[in-house]
Amino acid sequence: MKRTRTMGHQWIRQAYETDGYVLIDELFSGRECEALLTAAHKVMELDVENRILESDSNAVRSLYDLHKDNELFRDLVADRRVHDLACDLLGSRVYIHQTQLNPKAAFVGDSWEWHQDFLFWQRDDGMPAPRAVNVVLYLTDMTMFNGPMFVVPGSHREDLSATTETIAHGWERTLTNNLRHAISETALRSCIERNGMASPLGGAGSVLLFDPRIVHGSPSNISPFERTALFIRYNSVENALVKVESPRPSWLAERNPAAIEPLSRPFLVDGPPD
Ligand code: 6CS
Ligand code: FE
Repeated sequence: MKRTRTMGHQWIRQAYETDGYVLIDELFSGRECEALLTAAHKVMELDVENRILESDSNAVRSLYDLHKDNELFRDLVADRRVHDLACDLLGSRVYIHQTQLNPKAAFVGDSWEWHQDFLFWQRDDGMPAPRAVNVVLYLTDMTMFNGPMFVVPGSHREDLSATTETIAHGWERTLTNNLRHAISETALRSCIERNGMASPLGGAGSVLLFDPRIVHGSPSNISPFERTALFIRYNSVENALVKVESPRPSWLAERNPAAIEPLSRPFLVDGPPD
């Protein structure tokens, strides 16, 4: 069954609350994804501190903060198709906690271990509550072959903090594999045995919404096709970060909770989507 936004926010909210994630097909057009992908490939060439390379190749693993320096991405995060969904799910106006482009390059895009995002934002950034939402725009197809995301349905109801050990210093170990906050294998096995696993596959233009407590990860990409996804992490303006001892840089965790002004038009100015 194609899940499209014409089915309305009510359906989306129900699925999100029950499973902790929901995939919406074809929310953005092929032309919009191509424009974003072209812009992303250009920005990825810049050697800047918010660009992280894979540990064993020169391929780009992540690029953060695209919405701050690039007009197209700045407009995208204010496009009502995603902005209004975030406000709806969080029950307030929103600001951007973080944007993260994950290209997961062809042949060499590396894995992401199982984790819960909120534990990073709580422990490293001082986020008071999980009143945030991950909005993931697939800029290319996400298939079973190119390192798709895996999620554990319903795991947003599980508090794994007691079995998640912080095993290293320094926020750098939040951006590559062998993550600094690691869930114990025993807790993971039990959580997955009880809830199962799912992989929200979709075509370019699909949008995955997931709760910051959802246990998720992804295998490496050995296919000849990139798997580029843009993670827009909206936070409620009523859930602003509190002071922490050594805050992460603003390109990883925004500390000014100024609400986004939504656009009155689609983000791509040369005409409406297909
Ligand atoms: O440290 C972070 O903020 C990011 N790290 C991981 C492993 N997942 C998403 C999160 O935003
Ligand atoms: Fe994550």
